[in-house]
Amino acid sequence: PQAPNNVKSDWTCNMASSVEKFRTLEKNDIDHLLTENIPDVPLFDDNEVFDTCAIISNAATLRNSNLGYFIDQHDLVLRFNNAPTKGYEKDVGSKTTIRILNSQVVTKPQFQFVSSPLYKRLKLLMWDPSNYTSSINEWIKSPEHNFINNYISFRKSNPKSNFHVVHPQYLWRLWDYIQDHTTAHIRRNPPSSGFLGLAMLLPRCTVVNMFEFIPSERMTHRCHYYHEKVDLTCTFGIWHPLAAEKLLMLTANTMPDQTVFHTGFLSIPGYKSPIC
Ligand code: NCC
Repeated sequence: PQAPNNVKSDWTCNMASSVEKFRTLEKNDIDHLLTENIPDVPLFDDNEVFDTCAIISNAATLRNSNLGYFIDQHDLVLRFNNAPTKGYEKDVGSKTTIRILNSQVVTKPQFQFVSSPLYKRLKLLMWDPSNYTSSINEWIKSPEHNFINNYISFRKSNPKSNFHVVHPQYLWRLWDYIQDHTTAHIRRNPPSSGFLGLAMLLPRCTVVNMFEFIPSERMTHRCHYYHEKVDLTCTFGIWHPLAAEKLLMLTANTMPDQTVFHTGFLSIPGYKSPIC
């Protein structure tokens, strides 16, 4: 689908000026083995920009979508956590430029993070929640999930990997933005990987296309397209402020309602778009 070119989206263009610049941990943020192992190259070079970007949610409604070919046409494809492409190419495509991982995926043995081929030959970004008021020193002493050993093992066995960690205080600036633009009171838990992905990509893309963040007519009680588990909180939120995130995404969208609610497709102008 093509976005109508006369729509102005105040929300995204406004986010560019009112949220702190996307920030990953840097070597000089703290003296620690973790930051010593951060790659010398940034996650994205300053001049690394993309025309079309695709963000693929992990939602079960992607099953039978036949969107794989369209997704793979994008210049950049962002996926989350352990969501597979193998066996699901018809619906979700096979191209992956970058994965955002929460610290559970890096830490818990069931995900086999250090050895799994899923996390090789692509950019990686992980995040771990801190307390709202924690300093970096306080967070690193007791992260929510103890990802540090696996992060270092991965970096040592894949020295060319481009694998960064979100600055934990950036997550809270993003949360502040969501609360400031939401009438209802939201729980004080960081945004989901999906919203983080949107904030990371808006400055780099002309257009950001989002798949199944607003559920399509394929709506189901299942959680993920690659699993049978039934859990509606994956779609509407229980810990993350997911519903508020989705309303903001919808506000920034340029696609007609028919497209959004039938096909679960949102298109959001990035800051590289002429309308911003
Ligand atoms: O489910 P999850 O989320 O990995 O999904 C990635 C992003 O896709 C969007 N989503 C997902 C499912 C669904 N039915 N609708 C959706 O819109 C959301 O924007 C979501 O962010 C996460 O954000 O990292 C999260 O991770 C899972 C879980 O840790 C991983 O899948 C690994 O198993 C969290 N679930 C639990 O911890 C039980 C989830 O809360 C957030």
